[in-house]
Amino acid sequence: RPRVLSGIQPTSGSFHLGNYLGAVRQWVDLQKENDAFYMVVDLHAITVEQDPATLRQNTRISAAQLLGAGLEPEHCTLFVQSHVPEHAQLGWVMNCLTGFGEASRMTQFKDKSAKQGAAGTSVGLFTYPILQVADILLYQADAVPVGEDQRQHVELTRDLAERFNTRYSPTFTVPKPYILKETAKIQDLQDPAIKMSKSASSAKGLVSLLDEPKASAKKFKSAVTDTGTVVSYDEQEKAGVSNLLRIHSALSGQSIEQLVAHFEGKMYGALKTELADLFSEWVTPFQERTRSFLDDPAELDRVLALGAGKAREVASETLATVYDRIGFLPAA
Ligand code: AQP
Repeated sequence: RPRVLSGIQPTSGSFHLGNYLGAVRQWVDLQKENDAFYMVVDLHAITVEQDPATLRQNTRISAAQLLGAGLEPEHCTLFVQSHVPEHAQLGWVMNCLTGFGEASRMTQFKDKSAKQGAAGTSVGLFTYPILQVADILLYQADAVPVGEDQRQHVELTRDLAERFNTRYSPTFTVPKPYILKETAKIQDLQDPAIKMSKSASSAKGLVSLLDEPKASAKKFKSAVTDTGTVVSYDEQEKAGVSNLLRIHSALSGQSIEQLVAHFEGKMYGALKTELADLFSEWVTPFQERTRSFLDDPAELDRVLALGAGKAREVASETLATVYDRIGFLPAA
């Protein structure tokens, strides 16, 4: 079975709709047909300052949301990144294989460091794509289901896998990004020119999955569109409406063409109201399931411990091969 791997940061208490539609939904869809490894990437979270108690709590909340979204521990390996020390170990090796200029070209670093300012930018933030390379290569993943913003990091992973394979000997599977065009980039509801994001979106532009469904419905209803009146798909001229159509399509399963026909003769308000209802219908049971996992932290921790055990079996084997290939003396 092909192997897939992906991760999500526990940097806030709630995932947002972009995280879900861009990534997590695909994780759920892929878990049965693939050998799937999914993790909460807490090592990545500390590239910006985190409060310890909040980080611990958000890690559990993230795992609970993944289960609430439909991951099933009998079908996939769900774990916390810091429970598998091989990530940091292979991360170092990959750091030493990466050019400084190559790392400097990562656009997400440029964006995030600009936001953080020089004083708030850690070296970890700079090297985080390289840790991500290690995350993926440790599991010999064939495919990495992510949103569009992660494409460059998967490309870097491919480059480094090929470099290692050429310099030493074939060791790593060269992974492909798995990015669904329709949901690869969910936009901010207030500023359709930017992606929905925890750090960049305004409160009204960001749909957080654990918010009160009524509050999210309100955000859909006040989404920024344009001065036109016809519901049609045009990413350039009607970015706001097109974003709402893509979200509707993802949640309802109807194609964009079907939706445009359905909304013919109706105003933007009709699209917004229908979308608000559709979202509430999906998010209410999601929240209930998430809450039930959070209500039983012992069971949640058991699932994560089981996942970490399975992950380590694969990760330790890859790391041992890598250490051998690069010439490290085996520990006696
Ligand atoms: N707007 C989005 N549309 C589609 N996919 C998205 N992803 C994130 N935003 C969108 C995908 O979600 C997965 C997990 O992302 P992450 O753990 O990197 O989350 P993040 O970067 O913390 O999310 P944000 O909101 O983008 O955070 P900030 O603002 O801190 O940068 C990934 O697969 C990602 O592609």
